[in-house]
Amino acid sequence: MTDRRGFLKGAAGAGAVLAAGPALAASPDWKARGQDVKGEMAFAWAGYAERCFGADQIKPVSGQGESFFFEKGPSVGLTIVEALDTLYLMGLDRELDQGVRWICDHLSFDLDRDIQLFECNIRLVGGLLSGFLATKEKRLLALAKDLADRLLPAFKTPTGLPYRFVNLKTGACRDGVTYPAEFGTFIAEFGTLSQLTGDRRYYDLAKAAAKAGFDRRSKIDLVADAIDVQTGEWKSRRATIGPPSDSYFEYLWDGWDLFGDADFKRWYDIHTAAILKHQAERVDGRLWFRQVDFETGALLDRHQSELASFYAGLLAQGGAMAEGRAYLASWTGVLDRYPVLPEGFDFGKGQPDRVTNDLRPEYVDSCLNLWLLDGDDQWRRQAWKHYEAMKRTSRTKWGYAAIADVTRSPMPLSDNCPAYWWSEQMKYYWLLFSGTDRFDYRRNYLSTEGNVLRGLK
Ligand code: DMJ
Repeated sequence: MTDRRGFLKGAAGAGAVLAAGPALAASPDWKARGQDVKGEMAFAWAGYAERCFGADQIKPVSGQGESFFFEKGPSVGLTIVEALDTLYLMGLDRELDQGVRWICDHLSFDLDRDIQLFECNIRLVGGLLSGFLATKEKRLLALAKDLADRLLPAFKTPTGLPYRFVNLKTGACRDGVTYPAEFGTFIAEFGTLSQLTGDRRYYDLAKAAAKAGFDRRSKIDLVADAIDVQTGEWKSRRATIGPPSDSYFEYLWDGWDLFGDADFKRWYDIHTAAILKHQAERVDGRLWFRQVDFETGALLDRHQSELASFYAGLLAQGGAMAEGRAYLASWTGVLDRYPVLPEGFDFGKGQPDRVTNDLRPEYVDSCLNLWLLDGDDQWRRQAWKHYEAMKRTSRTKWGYAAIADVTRSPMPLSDNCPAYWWSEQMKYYWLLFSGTDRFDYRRNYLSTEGNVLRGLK
């Protein structure tokens, strides 16, 4: 996400704007809606704390805990780490204290287990860093550094592209074919760690990995979506803005936004121009982004992952406001047809091609980014609609659950609550509706996992 310079420029601060600006007037309705979100966060936290405190994720239908990173456990308290700054922003201070105490007393990464770098970085390193920034509890920073240090062996490759998995105890690495999101989503967390510790290594490794991908772009300035970390050879021809490439583009912008590093901005601009030229397509007046051959630009398919809806906010942050608005409108069109968004949509056929709903945050992420940039109330209204639909369809005994099929009525639940739910959409709704004074609405940064690395007050 970005430094919200746009419509807030010149204002004394978000509080002043919220009180004075007509488009942003924090009517009692919005505040009440914010309180509703906070109430749901407290409800879900109570379920998690009662049933499986310390587990990576709760299974909200059965009330059991489950591990996320390792097939047969152990858990590393992922839900707690992901929730920290959301709890802080909401003023759920008792719950925050409970979470920080669990981390200080129980969390250790001295485990003989292989961990996936990308997920580990955006969720755990990022969550601990934003938790530290919120609470100033030094143990959180120490754990973030300890964990990042355990990931460093994976970056020792001839290309600078990291392996996908590393053993936390031995440093042994595996899985040498990786993806843009997995090699290019480090700069926010590693750069913040460099700033907080004074050790440049993290920043340099993260930047080198992103550069290694960018330098291998095709003549038409696109990257494919799989690459060998030893040879730097592409292992696919498919260019996409969705997974497994999505947050590579996001972190190019973020390297500029968060650290003012002009290389990242240049890389972002070059890729964005190419994507708009070769992948953008209008169907029935709606803007979508197709998959193409990364060297020729030839059409491959018209699948659109829900995860790609984050790209509306990113386009707007990078200055392509009209395209950002148009792309989010395309997703709003899908949301108008189903109770909640399906995981995938074929925009050629105009039908879902993946019918689950994995409690994804990307649509609301874009609502927040657009709103922070232009203050248009329509983004808050759309986010409220998204929230109400989630509450209506996913709320269950011990929290919120994913959905197995959005095309069926009634929609069957899956016994799963992804840990990003605690870090992402609940925070985005809260920031959109509450006008909290714990957040700097003028100057802030949220990572791809929603971790606030700038702007906590
Ligand atoms: C989150 O873990 C992050 O947003 C990531 O970049 C991709 N998407 C998931 C949630 O859908």
